[in-house]
Amino acid sequence: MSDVPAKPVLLTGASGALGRVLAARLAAQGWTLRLTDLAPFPDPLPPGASFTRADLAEGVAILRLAEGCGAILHFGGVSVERPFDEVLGPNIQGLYHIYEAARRERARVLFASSNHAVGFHERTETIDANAPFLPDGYYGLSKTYGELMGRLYWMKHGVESVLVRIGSCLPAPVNARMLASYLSFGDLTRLVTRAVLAERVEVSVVWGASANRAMTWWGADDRARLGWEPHDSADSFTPALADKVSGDPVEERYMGGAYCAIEYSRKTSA
Ligand code: NAI
Ligand code: 15L
Repeated sequence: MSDVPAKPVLLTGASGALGRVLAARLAAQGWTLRLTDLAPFPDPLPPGASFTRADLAEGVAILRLAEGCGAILHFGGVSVERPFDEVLGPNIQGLYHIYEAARRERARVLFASSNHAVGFHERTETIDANAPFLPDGYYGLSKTYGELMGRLYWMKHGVESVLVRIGSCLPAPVNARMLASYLSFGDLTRLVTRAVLAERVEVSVVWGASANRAMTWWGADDRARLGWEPHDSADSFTPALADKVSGDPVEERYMGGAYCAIEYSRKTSA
């Protein structure tokens, strides 16, 4: 089987941190990419890629961009905790435009969900992909909505989705929490590749974390359907980062870390 998808692939959020990484690495694999973002693309355009500036709020523009695409890698939108009104447009309405485009094109969607969809699970737990959503803010709540949108479009329209609950994807882990939640760029790229190329995914939920020894929080998921396993690990950073904790009891108790502590107003002993 070829490692290059038969049809072009649309990548939203292309000008963001992960979009730029994926644009470069997937183009290097020979993929034909349509890149889009609200912000200009800051890098030289990779071979085989085009870039169109667009707002996820513009449904018609998104439909046009997706024309002829076999997959949509949806990485655009608000990517951190923000007030409800700021999250609403890009992450709820924008997501609807993505799924409507996928329905029209019969395209598969990879939705960049987040660990913050389940952020209020305690770090002493091991949860599988079917554990209840426990969002830790309006951002995490928008990710639970996105995952349910994926299920709706599968049940009603047969649109396949890979819902990746990304942990912390950055060049290297920077604190003790990320010794568990870290996802390397290489593991992300291989996961995205398998999500697009796998024969059949239906609605698959995958924890986006590397093979970190400290990753005891996230258990069974649908990775076998994709044929993906992480190769990398945060373990070599343990000596430098094991003591790098915040001292905030809420932040350290829950999987979502600092996001759980934002505007937390419950008594901490509860
Ligand atoms: P980022 O904030 O660097 O990139 C998001 C991109 O979306 C930005 O370039 C921004 O201009 C674009 N965008 C925002 N609103 C838009 C709109 N209305 N229309 C079009 N484009 C819009 O975020 P990052 O780190 O690259 O994350 C990408 C995705 O992965 C996000 O959905 C994020 O929630 C998810 N994710 C990332 C994690 C990480 O560790 N980096 C962890 C968990 C989830
Ligand atoms: C996320 O969902 C964010 O997009 C990213 O910026 C990190 O904060 C990450 O989660 C995390 O939990 O470390």
